[in-house]
Amino acid sequence: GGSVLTFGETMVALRGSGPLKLGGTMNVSIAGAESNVAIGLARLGHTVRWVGAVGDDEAGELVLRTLRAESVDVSGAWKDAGAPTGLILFEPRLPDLTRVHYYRAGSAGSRLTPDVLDRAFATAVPRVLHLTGITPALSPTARAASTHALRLAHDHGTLVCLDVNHRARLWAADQASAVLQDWMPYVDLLIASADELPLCLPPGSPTDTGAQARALLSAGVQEVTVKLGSAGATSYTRPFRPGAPAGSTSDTHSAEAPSDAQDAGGDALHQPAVAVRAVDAVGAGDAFVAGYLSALLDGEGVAGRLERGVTTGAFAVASPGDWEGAPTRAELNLLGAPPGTVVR
Ligand code: KDG
Repeated sequence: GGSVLTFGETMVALRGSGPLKLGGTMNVSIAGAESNVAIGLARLGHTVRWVGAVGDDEAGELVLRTLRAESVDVSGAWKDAGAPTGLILFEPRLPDLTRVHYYRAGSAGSRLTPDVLDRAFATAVPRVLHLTGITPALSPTARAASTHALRLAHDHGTLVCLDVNHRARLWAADQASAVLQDWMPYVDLLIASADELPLCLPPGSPTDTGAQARALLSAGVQEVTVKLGSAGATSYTRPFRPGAPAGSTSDTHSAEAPSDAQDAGGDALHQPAVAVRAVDAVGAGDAFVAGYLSALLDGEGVAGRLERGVTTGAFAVASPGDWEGAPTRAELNLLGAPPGTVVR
């Protein structure tokens, strides 16, 4: 067990089957990086809370109803009558290329404020806080809410997991970088794709991924996990220093992730991806985070977290939709069956 708190914007998601301008039918669902992670964790049996706002509209009902159906705690979510629920359109333009169109400026979800996080922590102090680099891009108040969440987590000894999730359509790289650099002292587990790591570092930092990860570790991050898509994922951990309690290099960090003997070597651990027939890569990163955090909550070390992360990531890639294909615990071993397998 163990509880996770996450917050952000969840939108109504419309998914077509070809070029958007040709029209045709669309599938109606919901999407949001943080709620994708929440659903992934709930399917694996964890207690997880999502906090955020939707409009006081039917689209918002769809968001809340879906999250409730997936056993995500939405008791801290609310309807904002002053703005609509955001919308995201997914346009699968080529078999391996999907375009995203946002209709979310000024949405209810973007109007998050810091007091919302005060209420969330007052209700229950979570073991893990998961946030993404999408929320601070939504509005100045959402950015302040995110920064406040980091401070609350620090004050309460909550482990902080940040997925960079840079969205170039929402803000410029230099804006994102300024925020991410400020946040690094509060982050315990950093998850990013290789091209996102430089955003977390000052200009003039190393160009090699391993060196970037090590620079972040020396800045106080406990673990840097780099998502490599079909190449899997690599985790970098701090070298073990005899006599030094883990995490003692920075007084900002109070929460500790479980570690294992392999971590004590303090190096890079690589986990290849699980090969699957790719159907829809959207949501794979979020699914990876869900698997990774699930294993962490189970007390697994880095190897076990990476293994579950690539497994849940593969489920997302093999299924249409952001989160629909997320596995339950009993389904984790379904991957790898030969084509045409029928489980009777
Ligand atoms: O990670 C998948 C997300 O991109 C998608 O669900 C929508 O949260 C989203 C965003 O802001 O791009």
